[in-house]
Amino acid sequence: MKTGCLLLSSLLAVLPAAAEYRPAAANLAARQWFQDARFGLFIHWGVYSVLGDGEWVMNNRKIPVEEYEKLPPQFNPTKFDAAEWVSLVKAAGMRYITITSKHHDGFAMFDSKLTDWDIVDRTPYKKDVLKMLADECHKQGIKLFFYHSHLDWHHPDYYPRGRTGRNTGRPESGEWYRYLDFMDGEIRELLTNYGEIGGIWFDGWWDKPTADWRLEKTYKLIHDLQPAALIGNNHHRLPFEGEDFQMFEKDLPGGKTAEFNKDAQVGKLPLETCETINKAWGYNQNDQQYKSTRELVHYLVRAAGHNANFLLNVGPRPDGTIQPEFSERLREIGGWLRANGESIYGTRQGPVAPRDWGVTTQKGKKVYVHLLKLEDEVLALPKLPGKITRAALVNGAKVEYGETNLGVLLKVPLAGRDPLDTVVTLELQ
Ligand code: H79
Repeated sequence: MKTGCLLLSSLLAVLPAAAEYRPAAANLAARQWFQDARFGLFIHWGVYSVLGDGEWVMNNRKIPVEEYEKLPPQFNPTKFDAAEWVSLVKAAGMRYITITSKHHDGFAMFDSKLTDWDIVDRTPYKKDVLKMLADECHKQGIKLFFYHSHLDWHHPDYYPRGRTGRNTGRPESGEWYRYLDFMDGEIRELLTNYGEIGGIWFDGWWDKPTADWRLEKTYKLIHDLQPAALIGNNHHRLPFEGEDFQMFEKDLPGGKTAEFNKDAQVGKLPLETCETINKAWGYNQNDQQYKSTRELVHYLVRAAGHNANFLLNVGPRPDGTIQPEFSERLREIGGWLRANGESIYGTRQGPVAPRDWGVTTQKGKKVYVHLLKLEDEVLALPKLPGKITRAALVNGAKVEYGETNLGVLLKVPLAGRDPLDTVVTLELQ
């Protein structure tokens, strides 16, 4: 008996548990692509944009379902132009888009056959904007990800309710597993009807952290339908089994400035950090607190120095346009990237950990030193993993350097600095 137990336990030790997730080769390749891409556009767009008060307006103003249902008839984005959006993304130097297929209000921004709570059935516009965007992305070589909310303030079967959406006037009953079946059905539609999809970006798990979300089933569905589609889930925990990347909301990886990131550890999967241009995700007509182009470039560069992608958000207006305060900044970032992109795209975190003065990135034998906040002319670095053969700015100007047993000194005169970010390229032997 004892030997039998031992035999069984040693067998179990070598056999993978049934639930163990082994990413397909195409998935691993997609993770590399994702990390190389480094910069994407987050789009929060839904019927809430009509009220111009962010995507949480239903919850914040305690709007009952019956009232909220008056929004779709007012949503008519006649100025929406997928080609214009994707061209802006390219001008910004971004490589992918992550757009809300459904936010917490449950409204599908695509033609779902599983509900009429969607853009085609409820709005005068009647068109599937995700389909138009997907076609344009495929045409222009931009990958498309869908943000999909687990949390749903509209669906009657999202029951028992979680921490939010408690004032919607829904009956106090519902079938949880019927809700999960519905959600899986929408995910199936998204991964079947829109061509190749970059991945799914889940959010809202935190509304019911102790619920049975049946994630293994949903994740398997996604990976079976499109093995290369990357799954991320904004649960603010270390990644769960079956996930392919880890995201940080409004914080660099490991940063804990946002309350919900206080327990967020950095795992081993590809990383992404997302941030807004003003304060809001969904369109907010009163929010004028725009970050400067410089601040946004710094965020992108610091993210790369933390080995993370930067997913920068816009909340388009209800007429389908992206406000100039956003598009101008995106084009300016794109201008910086056209000159300095080599130090961002395809790089990984560099040999020197992120510092107050800046960060390092690297690609092959090149180390890129990003001077973001260096007031002195001379910077001291620890020893690098190889001898320097060349040190220069992106415009080709040589940079004076010295190497000793102690480390490296770089001299970068203030006169030649880029006000956004001065990049010194070090070629190592
Ligand atoms: O889609 C954007 C936001 O609408 C969504 N995530 C980004 C990408 C988001 N949802 N919530 N938050 C951002 C932050 C709010 C957290 C809180 Fe709570 C919800 C504070 C109180 C309720 C979750 C539950 C954290 C604490 C309790």
